[in-house]
Amino acid sequence: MPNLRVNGERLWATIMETAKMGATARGGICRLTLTDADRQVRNWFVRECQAAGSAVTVDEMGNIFARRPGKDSSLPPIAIGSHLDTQPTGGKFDGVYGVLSGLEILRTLNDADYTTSAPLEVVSWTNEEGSRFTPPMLASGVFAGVFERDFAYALEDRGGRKFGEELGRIGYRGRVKCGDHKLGAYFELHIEQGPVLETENQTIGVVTGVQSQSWYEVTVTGRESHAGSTPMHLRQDAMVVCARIVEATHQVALNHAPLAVSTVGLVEVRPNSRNVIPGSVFFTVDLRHPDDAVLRRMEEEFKVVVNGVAADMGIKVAVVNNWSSPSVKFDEDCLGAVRAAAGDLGYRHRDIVSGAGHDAVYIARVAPTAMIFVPCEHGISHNEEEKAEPEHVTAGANALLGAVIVHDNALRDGA
Ligand code: HGY
Ligand code: MN
Ligand code: MN
Repeated sequence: MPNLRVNGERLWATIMETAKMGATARGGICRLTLTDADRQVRNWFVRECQAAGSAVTVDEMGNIFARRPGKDSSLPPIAIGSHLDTQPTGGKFDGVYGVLSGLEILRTLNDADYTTSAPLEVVSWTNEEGSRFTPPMLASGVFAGVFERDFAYALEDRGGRKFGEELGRIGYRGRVKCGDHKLGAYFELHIEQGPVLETENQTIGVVTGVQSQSWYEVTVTGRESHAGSTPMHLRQDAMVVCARIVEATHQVALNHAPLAVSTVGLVEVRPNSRNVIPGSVFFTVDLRHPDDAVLRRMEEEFKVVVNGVAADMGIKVAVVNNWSSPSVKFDEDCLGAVRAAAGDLGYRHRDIVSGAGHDAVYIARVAPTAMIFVPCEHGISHNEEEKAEPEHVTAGANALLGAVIVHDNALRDGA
């Protein structure tokens, strides 16, 4: 295997450079999809990829592909990438690390004047997070044929703005049909966003798959009335119903410990006034488990909880399962390439299942796919304090480059 290594300092500098785009006062990033900050980082990324000699195309979902020719243009490209959008209080590494490692690989191969057999494509997928527009992994989902483009275009954020209009507003509603070209393989590098690798002092996580998840939207309809003059027995307090469902949903995960998780992350109270009994509460529920059958049991228990509380309180509760994603197993050959690369590089590594969702979940439906993790400090992510060590950041990019070369050599040798 050629002795190719990324320039870790250059990679780190690009991560810190992009961290200024949508920077928050507390050292994090707020770069919600299709906002001006997202446009800013996209423009930067396109310029840098073009400066690295790549041909850049943008598809109708705003996915960005930076293509580096290979010796054999008849081969489908090996794709490497992730996402540039963040959570409202996101960190410097979630998503962007995988995209910038792709850019660093383009630069490293240019420096080494090394040409792969297959073309390479560095990809940035639109709206992985699903924070502003739900469902998540939206544009990789359209690419994989999971969602229709027009379904995505019609999605509205909580302020009523439409995805398709916002995509056009930032200038990234490309003409190329989404999903129109085949990928030979897809590798995604990401921070773990959990505590396992750091706890075990591992450098690389060979991500064998992603757990199953289901999202719900709950609307409780009570009755607004005066906080002071309404006796307790006459109240239809939507907030109390919400609170009891939140507590019971937390218990559903504890019932399936240690692997089950449940989260209520978004709550909207109306009218949201100190001295008005809430008439309506909208909130979201995120349930996950590595085993699809256990997740289904958790979902059944959750629905029993909701119906029970609604009946007890005599208050209407509407529940919508707005998105589900079954567990995913990644491709054994791609995983073998990751293990071979990590082994050649002498990095401690172990197999791991991802607790977080990633674009690789949907791309795995249309191309052989694997992921690579590196540790992050205390496993903290979706948090402005998200941190990764420079040597892990470099190691992950080297492992990604190594896996691409192993896979490319196998293509060349007709394996
Ligand atoms: O929610 C997730 O798992 C991912 O970070 N979008
Ligand atoms: Mn991510
Ligand atoms: Mn994320």
